[in-house]
Amino acid sequence: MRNKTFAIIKPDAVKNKYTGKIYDRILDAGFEILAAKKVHMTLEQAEGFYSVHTGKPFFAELTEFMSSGPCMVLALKKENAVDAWRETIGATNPSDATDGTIRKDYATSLGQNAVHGSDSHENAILEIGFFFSQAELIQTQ
Ligand code: IDP
Ligand code: MG
Repeated sequence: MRNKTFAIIKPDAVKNKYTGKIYDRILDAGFEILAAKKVHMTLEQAEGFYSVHTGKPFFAELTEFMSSGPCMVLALKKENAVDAWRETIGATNPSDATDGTIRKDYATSLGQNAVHGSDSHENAILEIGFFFSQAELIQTQ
């Protein structure tokens, strides 16, 4: 079943006290939270998580930002979860994000855009596994 995705409430949103508002968006959009925790990534962890972007011009900015403060990491469940979550968060650049999306309402900038969402089912499984053990994932039917 392709019903899981991985989300991060990024350091800008946690710092701006949007965690509760973004949890409301998650639940209102019909996602179930399978696991959630607060983490403060090291630079090395951020570089590992975003290794697909190694060598891109924004890599240093991105990994420094993602390790600059605590964030919330979440495993989410919903039918067609990857696409549903990306629709809920909106475009990468908040100035392109449509009304009612999380990035439109809570992002600070292109780099500091409030939330992460997996881009495929395969990456969602890898990203969930990057942060959570099987025992931490509360399975529902
Ligand atoms: P996504 O988060 O919407 O999947 P990606 O292209 O995978 O977007 O980029 C990962 C993250 O890297 C973005 O969410 C954003 O925080 C950051 N980022 C992407 N492009 C730029 C850029 O041109 N400048 C600065 N940061 C960027
Ligand atoms: Mg991406």
